Amino acid sequence: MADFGISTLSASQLPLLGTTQTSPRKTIWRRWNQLSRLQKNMACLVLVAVTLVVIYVLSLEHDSSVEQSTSKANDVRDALENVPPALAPDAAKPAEKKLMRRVVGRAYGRGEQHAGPNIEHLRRDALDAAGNKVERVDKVLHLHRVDKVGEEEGDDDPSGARRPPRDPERDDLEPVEVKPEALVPGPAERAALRFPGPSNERQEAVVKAFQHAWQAYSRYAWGHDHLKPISQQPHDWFGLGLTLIDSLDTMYIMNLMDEFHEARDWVAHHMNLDVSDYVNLFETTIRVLGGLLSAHHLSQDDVFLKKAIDLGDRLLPAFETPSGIPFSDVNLMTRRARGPAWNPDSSTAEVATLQLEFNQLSHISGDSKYSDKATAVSRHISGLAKKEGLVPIYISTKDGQFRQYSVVTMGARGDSYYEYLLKQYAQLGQPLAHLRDDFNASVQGIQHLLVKKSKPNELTFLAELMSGGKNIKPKMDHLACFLPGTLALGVRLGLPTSYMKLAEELAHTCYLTYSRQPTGLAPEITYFNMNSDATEDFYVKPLDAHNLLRPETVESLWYLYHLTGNKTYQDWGWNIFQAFEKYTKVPTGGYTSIGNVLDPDNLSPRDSMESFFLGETLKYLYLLFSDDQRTLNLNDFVFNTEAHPLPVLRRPPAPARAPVPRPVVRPGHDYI
Ligand code: DMJ
Repeated sequence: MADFGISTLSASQLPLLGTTQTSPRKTIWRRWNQLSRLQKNMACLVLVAVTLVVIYVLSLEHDSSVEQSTSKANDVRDALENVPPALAPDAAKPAEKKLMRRVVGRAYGRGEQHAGPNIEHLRRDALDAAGNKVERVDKVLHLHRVDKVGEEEGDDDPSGARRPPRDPERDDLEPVEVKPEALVPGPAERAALRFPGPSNERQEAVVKAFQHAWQAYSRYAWGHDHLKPISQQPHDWFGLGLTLIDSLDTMYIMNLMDEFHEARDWVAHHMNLDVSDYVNLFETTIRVLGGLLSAHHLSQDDVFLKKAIDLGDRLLPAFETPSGIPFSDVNLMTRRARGPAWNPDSSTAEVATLQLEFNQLSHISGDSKYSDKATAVSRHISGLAKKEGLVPIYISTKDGQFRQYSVVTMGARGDSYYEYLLKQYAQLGQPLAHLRDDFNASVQGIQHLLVKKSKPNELTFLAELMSGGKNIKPKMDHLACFLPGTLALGVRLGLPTSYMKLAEELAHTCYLTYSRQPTGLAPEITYFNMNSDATEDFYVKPLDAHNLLRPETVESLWYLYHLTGNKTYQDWGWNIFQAFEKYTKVPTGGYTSIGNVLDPDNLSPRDSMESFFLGETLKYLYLLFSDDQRTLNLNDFVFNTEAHPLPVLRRPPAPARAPVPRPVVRPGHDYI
């Protein structure tokens, strides 16, 4: 039997309690010397073993406490780390390892099962880095890969989401907690998505419109930012190929694969990020970074990811300010940043509309530095004092404070601040619930301070607050028409169903700003009458009468149709599309902004086709007319403000209350 030393000590070797002549230390030493060599060795062994166990236990406790405090401080980083990493390029591999440790298992939603092996390998010709023709094999994941089991057809809402049992009493904010790990598809399923192409006449008409625009761009402005369709000349703003990048995912979704691959090869071989001029951080992020990330997510082609990482690195210096609120402009070549000469402050919407893209870049590259910078901004703004959740449109890069005198608006420079509050929650779920709450607070403020009724017909519109909130201006930018769609998304994510009524009323007003003009096209800005003797609800000032082919109204129509199934929204979209066809189509190719929506005989064409017409307006119209609203659904995708679909990385908990009731179209409404 093993001799463990202590147990074999004789009585004479025990400590002499009560003696004062010998110190305890000496006694222990003497006793130690009396031990045999074997006993000494065994005692040392036990001591070492105990020490090792204690060190191990302490280190475990330390790890978990560090993790807990870090998770509080870095909610987004943690949220990102807890989603399965994507197939990353070689450069991202080391960081990916770190993420892999924390991967949670892929879980399908309740009632879902995998539809089976539906990854196809497609071969096609492409160019390699040296310009030689090579064969590429694309892994293609066919759509509807997840089937419902044990459920009746027709029990779903159009987004493909399960409908919880109806409880008409519940209209509160807090959704029921469900396991947050109901997440994005795991790595095994990361293959390219494939879309079926147009399925009806309206969709076909939109694809034709896209081709009409794209062919003219390809011929006269290939690789430039914009096409001037009338003079058939290119126009550059940043020199980044804005129209080409903005169009990538639209072509992919429309199944225009030849055009997509041609554009992809331009990105691979000709896209140049060494632009020596200053570019706008926000515009470059939403159009170029967002476009590249979305194209990568849909196609799984790493060409887009490599460019996105390069671009992200060049944009980061914009955040090097005393407050962390980024400068508006950054030089991609010198990697220096600055504010515009005319204003040292940044726009609130611009600095708060970077987070979806930077989060996705961190997720896909495995490097948290992008989301760290961007989410520090939204966290900082979340902590600032606001007027009922509403914010001024300028913020200082020096001290990070709002410019209190500036305007409060759902339009220019305010708009997408509100949009991204909700969409960051849509992208990353529960860890960002405070941003959903900020959005909810802002809707309360909107309802109290900005929502007004026009005379004589009581149309609901969004006014602006001037001089830090003292005066009301009954002016609504077309840009503000994003709000109905975002409100509907909010209801989808658990906000009060009463917001749906506001969303419907605002969407109706936005539609009327089109349908009541002689051209059927909305102006850039509309003023509303609030006096009781008014005979018209709204009017347009000559300088505001232009139409830039903007997407916000058709964007909201898509959200509303997608979430309610009410075909009226499709019909409104069709009317708008026909007006674009009639008054903005250039017969020789492309579509043009016009200077005057008030007179069909005096349109004042501006000879300019914005990239967002291809990236957003035509994409939302195409989705609006789709017979299958599951194709791009809000369970799996979050659209950035430039309509680039990015993956939902962590699904927010399912709302506890009833789904949105389908709106009733009341007879007598002015719907045409
Ligand atoms: C787009 O670039 C984006 O939608 C942005 O949020 C607002 N302006 C244009 C479209 O109008």
